[in-house]
Amino acid sequence: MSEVATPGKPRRLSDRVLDGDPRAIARAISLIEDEAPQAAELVRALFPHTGGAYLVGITGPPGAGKSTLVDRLTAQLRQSDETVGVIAVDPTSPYTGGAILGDRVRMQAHAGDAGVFIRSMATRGHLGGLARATHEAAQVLDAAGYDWVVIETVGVGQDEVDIVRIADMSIVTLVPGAGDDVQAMKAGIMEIADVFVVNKADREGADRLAASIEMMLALEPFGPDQWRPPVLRTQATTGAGVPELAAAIDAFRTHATAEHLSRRRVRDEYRLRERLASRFMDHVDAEVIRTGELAVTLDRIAERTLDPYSAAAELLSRALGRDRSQPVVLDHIGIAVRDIAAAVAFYRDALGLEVVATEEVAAQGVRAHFVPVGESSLELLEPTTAESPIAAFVEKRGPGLHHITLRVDDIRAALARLRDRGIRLIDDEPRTGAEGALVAFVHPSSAHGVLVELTQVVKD
Ligand SMILES: Nc1nc2c(ncn2[C@@H]2O[C@H](COP(=O)(O)OP(=O)(O)O)[C@@H](O)[C@H]2O)c(=O)[nH]1
Ligand SMILES: [Mg+2]
Repeated sequence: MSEVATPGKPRRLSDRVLDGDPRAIARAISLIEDEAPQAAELVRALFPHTGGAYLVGITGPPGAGKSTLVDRLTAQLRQSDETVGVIAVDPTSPYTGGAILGDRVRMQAHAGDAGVFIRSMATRGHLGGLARATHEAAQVLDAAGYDWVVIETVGVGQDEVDIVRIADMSIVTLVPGAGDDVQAMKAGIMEIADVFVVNKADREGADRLAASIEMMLALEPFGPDQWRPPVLRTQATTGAGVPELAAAIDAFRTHATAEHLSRRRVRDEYRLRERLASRFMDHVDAEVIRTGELAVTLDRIAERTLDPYSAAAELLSRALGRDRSQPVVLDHIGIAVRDIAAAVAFYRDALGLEVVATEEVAAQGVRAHFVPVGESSLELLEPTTAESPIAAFVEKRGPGLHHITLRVDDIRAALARLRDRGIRLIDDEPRTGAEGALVAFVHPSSAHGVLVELTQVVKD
């Protein structure tokens, strides 16, 4: 990428971020916080340039001294000339702007140091939004070339656990004298700790707290090669213990190379799922839930005339286009094939469809290969024995369309309607087919030469 700006044409924000321009970085994070439409494109453009930074999460109760500690740690890391980006997330002070003011004060400690970028995240995002915004802000700093990204967050709820899951390693900070700290910490937070820090070690009870964490760890069955979280004591205000903390971070980083990759993979999976869930919810909100429907649904749930499981199932079914108000849909088309390899090559390789499942129906001497096409699918039918009806069909009529299957709401009602009209049926009564579905065939002589199968999905 060119370092030289084209005169007259403003350079793209992502390029400026990649150059490490602090104003561009700040702007990019603001766009992410505001969930601005450009944010998605920005994150996408930066993504290929991420993965270089080491992400350290530091969590703990409010007032534990996290910010002070991060400051000290930043100074420590700067001694070896490594650059540090800091993201502070504190949902416990959403209105005061105190975090912002604090940042200004903190900024001054590193003022004029181009190797440090400190930013606090606003908390206006909806549930889960904060974790996403934090993750994306970390990606911005990562892409901007910071060696370390330190994410400070209050350890109180799921959102914060989610935030820490973003990190390559997690430091859990506790302080003496805040009651039964270890028990008070959410179990989820304790489990993610790679390093424990007992801060305010100058205070009464620091040794006791450290001992109780050690005791808790003693109950864990650590394997010989497994990382055992060390319990460190720090005094962030003076910086005592901070070099030891930096050393522990290095030790973890060195130890956990293989684990690191699998952790990133877990993290990637988590992000992907989270992203998908959020996109899906947006879709449900925009396209599935009708105006006023949510309120009515909630009323019915409150009255106990509807349960949330059924309500969710109904919305899901509509979101997936399985709206029950559509009485007849094409379920699949059965195609008898002579040469399955050639057929698969045609549908998969030439048409770009995917064969998702293969199912053997021994009783019928047939193997079915399912090829989804939109809402329905093709079912490639391969005879497995010479006695198979499919083999007979191919023998007599050649390979090709074997049957079509229509899915109906009420198969008995559909059969009755057909009978009333004098349509010839193969099955007067539905039979039980695959997965408990009810099925019945209409005779081809009444269906213009096509074997028509009706099916009704039976809900369990
Ligand atoms: N006595 C003592 N106070 C500390 C220590 N570390 C931080 N503090 C103080 O604890 C308060 C909260 O610190 P802060 O870093 O804002 O905590 P955070 O909410 O976890 O980010 C501040 O007044 C700090 O000066 C420490 O090691 N000893
Ligand atoms: Mg703080």
